[in-house]
Amino acid sequence: MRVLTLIFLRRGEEVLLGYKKRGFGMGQWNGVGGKVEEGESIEDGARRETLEEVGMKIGALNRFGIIQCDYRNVEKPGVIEIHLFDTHDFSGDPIETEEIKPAWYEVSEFPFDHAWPDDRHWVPWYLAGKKFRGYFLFDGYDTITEHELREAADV
Ligand code: 6U4
Repeated sequence: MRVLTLIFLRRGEEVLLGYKKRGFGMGQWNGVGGKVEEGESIEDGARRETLEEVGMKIGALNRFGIIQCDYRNVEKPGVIEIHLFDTHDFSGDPIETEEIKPAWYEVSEFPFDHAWPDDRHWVPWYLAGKKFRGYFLFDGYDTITEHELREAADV
């Protein structure tokens, strides 16, 4: 199964989101992250993508969730597994790159209307400090037809 990462950089009550200018999820706000490459650990993939997408080096990462997104009725159907992390351990400011326009959002103003639809389900669990596993069945990229979310201490 294809493994991806998503990282929330946190600055107090703010979270760094990136407006995706191209590729998968184009036109939406999301944490930074991307595909884990062969021979790379998941955490190293998260660090590499953060550097590539917003030019920031991050230290300790905290994994808070693992979700599977099962995309049906799309050009390339299939399941991706996304490992969700946050970190307070970084310095400096994000830069805009070819792929991402970064911005700090108050967590209470998370732009759910312009983000992946599953975020509405799991971001509140993250903000409540829960660790979880989830499964989301998509019909196309915009509609969730089934989902399951459960607390999981082992993520
Ligand atoms: P390149 O390097 O251009 O092939 P690209 O296909 O543009 O990459 P990718 O795969 O690097 O994008 O990253 C996709 C990002 O979107 C990852 O951080 C995971 C995230 N993502 C994908 N589906 C998501 C979903 N349903 N909910 C969510 N994040 C999702 O919150």
